[in-house]
Amino acid sequence: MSLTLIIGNKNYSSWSLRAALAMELAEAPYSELLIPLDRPDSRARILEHSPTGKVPLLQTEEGPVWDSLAIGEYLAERFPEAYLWPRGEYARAVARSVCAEMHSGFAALRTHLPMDLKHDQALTAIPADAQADIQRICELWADCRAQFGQDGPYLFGHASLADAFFAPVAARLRSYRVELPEVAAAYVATVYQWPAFQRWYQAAQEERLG
Ligand SMILES: N[C@@H](CCC(=O)N[C@@H](CS)C(=O)NCC(=O)O)C(=O)O
Repeated sequence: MSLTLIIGNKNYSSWSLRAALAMELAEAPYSELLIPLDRPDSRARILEHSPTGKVPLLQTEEGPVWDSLAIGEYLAERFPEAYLWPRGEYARAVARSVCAEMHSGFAALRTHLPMDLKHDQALTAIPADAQADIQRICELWADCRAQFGQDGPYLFGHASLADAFFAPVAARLRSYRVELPEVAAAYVATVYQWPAFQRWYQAAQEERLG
């Protein structure tokens, strides 16, 4: 087996974090290639591997898989025994829905509260559109936890791709010290206790890429 995950800075690259958490869920042996972002040669270096010029990208024996969502789906198919999607047809449909919602949405949150795992300070004010995103995310988390969270503390009980997709959001909410309702605050704490997330977070703290 030969899988290489190409990622950006651990401190900043939220899409890379999602793919790395998916790899951890799959328990797939892999090597990692980190290309520092925002450097003069970053784009050229990424383009050596990725047709989009973006990370993450998973290099497989057969060729590249680009985009975090496609990587998650590929791993779910290749490692079915790891249950990257939750058990149950409807639970899977909802998990896919929330991942897709994250993947294509929450632009204001992403703009105004960029992932920065070394950051630990509240914003002076949260713009209204970002606040609306946060409200929707808290509702979504509460719905998942209430409907599917009986078997554990993650969105669908056990850790799944839904948690891989929302872990960087949890990190933003903690980094910017956003006040949260009880269920959302508990979920953020769950993400911070997830060993796979902790490993990435620790590496991000030690990263010295500027
Ligand atoms: N839709 C893509 C988004 C990937 C993306 O935007 N990656 C950022 C880093 S987090 C990137 O490669 N930025 C480099 C650039 O745009 O030059 C995914 O889900 O993988």
